[in-house]
Parts: sequence; C-alpha cells; structure tokens
Amino acid sequence: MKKSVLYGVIAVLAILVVALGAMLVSRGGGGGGEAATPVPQEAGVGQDAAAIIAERGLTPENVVAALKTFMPSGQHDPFIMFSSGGHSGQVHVIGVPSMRLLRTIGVFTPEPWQGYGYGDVEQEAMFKEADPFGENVRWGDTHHPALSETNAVYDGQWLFVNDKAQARVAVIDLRDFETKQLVKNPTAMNDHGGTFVTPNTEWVIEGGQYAAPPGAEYAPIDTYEEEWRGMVTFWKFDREKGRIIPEESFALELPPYWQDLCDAGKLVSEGWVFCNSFNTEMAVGGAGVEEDAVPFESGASQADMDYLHVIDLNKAIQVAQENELRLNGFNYVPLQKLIDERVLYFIPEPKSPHGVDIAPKGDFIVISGKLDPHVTIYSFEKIQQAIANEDWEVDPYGVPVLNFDSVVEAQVELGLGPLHTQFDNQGYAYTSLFLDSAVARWTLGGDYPRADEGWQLVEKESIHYNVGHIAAAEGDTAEPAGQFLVSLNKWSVDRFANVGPLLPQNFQLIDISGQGESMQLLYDMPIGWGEPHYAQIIRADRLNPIQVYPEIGWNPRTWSKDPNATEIGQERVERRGNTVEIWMTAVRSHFTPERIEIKKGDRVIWHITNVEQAVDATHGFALPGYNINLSIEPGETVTVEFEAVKDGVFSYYCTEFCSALHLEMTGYLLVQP
Ligand code: CUK
Ligand code: CUA
Repeated sequence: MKKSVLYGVIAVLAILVVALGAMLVSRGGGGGGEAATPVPQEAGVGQDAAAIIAERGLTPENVVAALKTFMPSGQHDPFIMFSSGGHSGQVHVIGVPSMRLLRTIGVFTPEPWQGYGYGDVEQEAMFKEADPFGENVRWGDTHHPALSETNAVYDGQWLFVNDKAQARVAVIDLRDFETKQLVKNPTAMNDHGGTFVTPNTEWVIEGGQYAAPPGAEYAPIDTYEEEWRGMVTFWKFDREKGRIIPEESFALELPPYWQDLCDAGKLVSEGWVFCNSFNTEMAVGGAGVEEDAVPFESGASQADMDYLHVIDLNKAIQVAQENELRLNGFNYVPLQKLIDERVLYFIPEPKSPHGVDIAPKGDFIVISGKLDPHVTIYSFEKIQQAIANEDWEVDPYGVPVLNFDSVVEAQVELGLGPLHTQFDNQGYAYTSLFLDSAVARWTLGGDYPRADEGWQLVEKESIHYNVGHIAAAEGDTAEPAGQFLVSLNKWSVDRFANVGPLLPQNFQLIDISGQGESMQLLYDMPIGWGEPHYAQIIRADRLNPIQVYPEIGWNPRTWSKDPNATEIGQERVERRGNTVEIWMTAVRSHFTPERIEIKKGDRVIWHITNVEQAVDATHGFALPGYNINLSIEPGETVTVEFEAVKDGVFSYYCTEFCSALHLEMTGYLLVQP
C-alpha cells in the first residue's frame, strides 16, 4: 500500500471512531495498560469498519497499531528477525512488523520437522564433534545470534549463535537456513558473551561467564583467585569454507571475574573488542552451606565498580600466533602475556554491568549497570589517549586499569535496571529497563543528528513485563534502520489467555519511526518455546536464500553434488556381506524402491534423493522403530545409517502432505529374523 493511501485510511478510520463518540469504550493506549477486550467476536459483524471498531471497542491508537502491523495475504514483511530460542536450543525467524513466525532453525536441539538430528549421518557427526567432554548433549541455551557483517553492516550470509550452557558456537548458513557446524570450546564449560562478530566477520567472539578452573578441570574453591580463570575466545571464521577453523582460533586467559557481554568495535574502533564483567569482587558463594559465607547475589554486588575489558584484537592475534601453550589442544594465551604485550586493559564501570553496546559510528561504548540507574558512555578517543598516556593503575593481577574520569564521555540517568542498548538512524539510543519494565529513548551527543539536545533521556515506553534485550532494526550496526524495535520481555503475566503456570515470554513490537514523536506499542507476540535473549532484525532485502537446492542430489553440508545422488532409474539395493546399501529416490507420490527386504543384524546405509525441483515440494521420510525421521527438501540427498537390530515389518512413509496421493507415498522395510 502506498504511504499516502495508508494515511488516508488511517484518517478515515480515525474520523469514524471520533464520530461514533459515546458508543465507544475507551480502553487506553495501543495494547498497553489494561488487559485486552474480552468481547467474543461475532462472525456476522460484517464488512463495515466503523461497526467492527465500535463492536470491539477499539481506540484510534488500536486501529493505527493494527494497520501498521497488518500484512495482507501474500505480502511480505520488510524486516526479518532472528531470535535466539533460549533453552529450546534453536533460532526462530520472525517477520517484522507482522510478527509472524516464519520458521524454526534446529541448532543445538534435534528438531523433528526439519528431520534435524534423527539419523542424518552428517548431522550426527556434527553433533558428536561438539559434544561437551564426551557427553551426548542434545540441547543448548542460545543467547546471542550474530548475523555476519561486511563493513559493520549485515550482509545476510551467515548467522552464529552461542550455547551458554555448554560453551558452544553454531554456524548457520543463510543460503538454506541450516546449521552447518557446531564447535565446543575446549577451554571452558560455559560461556555468555557471544556470539558477536568483527565488522568483516573474520572473528566470532565468545566471551565467558562463570569463572572456573581452565579446561573445566577440578580445583578447590579456596584456590579461586590463583587457579580459577575467566576467558574470551576468538573463533576464526573462513567465509569461503563457511566454517570456523578451530586450529586458527584462540582463547585469552582472563582473571576470574565473571565476563559478561562483549561487542566488537567498528569504524573508528575497528580492531578493538569490549567485554564487561561482574563479580570482580571474586565472591565464591556458599550461602546455605557455609556459616559465614555470603551468597553470590550480594557477594558479587558489593563493589561500586567492575571492569570493562578493552582488548586490542590485532595485538591479541599477533600474540596468539606466537603462543605455544595449548589447553585441551586449543591455543590458550596466558594472562601474563596479555599484560606484557599490552593486549588487555580495564576500565572501571558501574555497577554489576550487563550490556556493552557500541554506537553506530564506533565512537562511543555504552555500558548499563544493572544496579545503577545510569548508562555510562565512554569515548573511544579518550580511551586511546589514556592508553597512550599510561593513565592507569593496576588490578591485583597486574592488568592496567584506566582512569575512569579520563575516559568517560557522559552518564545519562534512565531509570531502574538498565540492561541493553540499541540505536536508530535519528540520533536516538534505546535502553531496556528491567526493573522499570520500560524502554528508555535518549539522545546521543558527539556528532549524531540530535547532538544539540545533549546526552539526555527523552521518554520511556512501558512494556509488559521485565524486558531483557531489545532489538531495533539493524540497531547494532553502523547503519541502523530505525522504524521498529522489539522488546524481548521475560514475563507476560496477564497479557495472554491462561495456558497454565509456565507462561510464554512476550515480544512487544514498538514503532520508533516518529520524528520527534512518541514511541508507540503496536503488538504483543507470545513466545512459547523457551526464553529468548537477544535477537537481530535485518532488512529482508539483504537476505537471498535459495528455494530449491541448485542441483538434484545436493549435499547441503558440502554445498556440492553428493556422490550418492540418485537419479530416477538408478535406484538400487546392493548387498556386501552383511552391509546393505540402498539408493532411493523420492518424488510425488512414491519412494523407489517401495519394498526392501533385509536380515536382522544387517548394517544399513540408506541414501535418499528428492528429485523434485518444484518450490516447496519437500518429502519427509519416517522409519518408525528405528528413530529415523528426515526432511528431504527439493534436490537434497540425505544418508542415514543404522543396524537392523529389530526384526519385523516397518512401514516407512512420507511425513509431508505433498500431493493428493501423499498417503500412498510409503513402503515396507521387511527385516527377517
Ligand atoms: S543476556 Cu539474557 S537478558 Cu544472555 Cu544478553 Cu541480557
Ligand atoms: Cu511426499 Cu508426502
């Protein structure tokens, strides 16, 4: 719809609403404040907009909000959001502003619809390679998705995400939206400050969280200060191969402060990395066990300042190349080296900080102290000055601590519990306020468009409830798009129909496009799959995924034709000793072959090629009793392997309703005793 037409419709509807006057029941702002109207809808309310508005008691704001999020059938969203799935271990893809769930990407957790983790030999190998310390872990706690960037702007090619629980990183290919690699960090059990990418995606950053003995070894708690350590890891990403190269990656040994989020410098600050930390008190907990122990929540919150970690990445790379120490086979650079070679600096930051976010021009670093009502803004230029002037003291480990007053640019009082910051294209920054349940909008100084207003709070929008991250469109890049912001709220309390005591999270869409106007809450989206943390929103036109694999018999893992690709007419079953190998095709509406006779104890290698080239002509393959379940997209070849340990008759069938004769798309595996 053209903008002028849209505004025309809005104006007409608004006039109708006003004309209806006393008939209307006013219920506050666009979805905010009170619970939604409980009036049951009558299907027969008709086509008359004014009558519908009256019947539902909608306010003018409600109507405008509805128009702004509505996508007529067939129209696509201008933005796509990649949201972490939290402890679902997945990534979710959502259209903005319609907030329609477009798909789930299986990442750390098997996902049946995509046949992800149910027999595909290459996926099994991928999971195994990243199994933490030999355990068969089949879930993850995804926190921070990171889209690949070129010159600090999303390029729509790759997506990374971390697993906080097991310190793993995933590589997702945005050509087909499939997970292609999982890596386990051999130096740590858990992580948090990842994933973040450098402005040209040479490095994927994975910061640590809870300090522990390096390599997840045992050491007694009274050795905490000497033996326990924090870390940040830099994974080398090879764009050509589309893979992380563990042999070229490295970790930095850090003091046992609890490193939290990180962000990569960009433009003027390219080549530098910033991670914050809490528990620089080095509290060791013990409440409930030790008589005189202090629980973490107070022990880790005593000091007024923690340390922002400032890392000279180029020096770190150099030092890592010369470093010989390996921890569980992984390049691990000792803390003393980082001090001697001037790789690492600290800056005091108030108070138990959480988010660290770099402004679009790379010139300012914004810190939110969970227990401080301000955001603190540091100047990159001043940091460089302080380093050049050796304007520092040292921490107990000998790391230079820059003088706070020398590097601070501004502090803005926003409210209670500031966590994470995003940016738009109008000179505003946005910070989530967990305790206030609000999103604060404030102006950036420096040479941003509203610098003449100074560093100051402009307004707050209430959200429901307890916001963690916020995601603005391209709001962590060098070119924020503005327009929309999503508030990722932890609690929904009364926003949705009761579905039992485990409540969904609440994504609230906020319009931030108004020039000098207030933010407007547009839409609530319940999230019933785990607790998302971060999300990134990319312009849809930056993505260019395929719809059908490029050739029949394509292997999505190798991104080339599979050696076992099978064409129609080449289907066969071969036996070598007690190994049976099957080359099968799938097409609407049959598998070929449809009967396979084997013996109990046979080793089965089964290749299936979907020979379709029609968009959306996916076939599933379910083999009950053997825990095999595949999704074979048009053109794809998949291989499964198993031992026929059970005799009997097993009906394999297609799980995607692919044609009128889909139910006939089946066959028998006969396993003789
Ligand atoms: S974290 Cu969850 S609200 Cu993992 Cu980035 Cu802040
Ligand atoms: Cu193929 Cu149903």
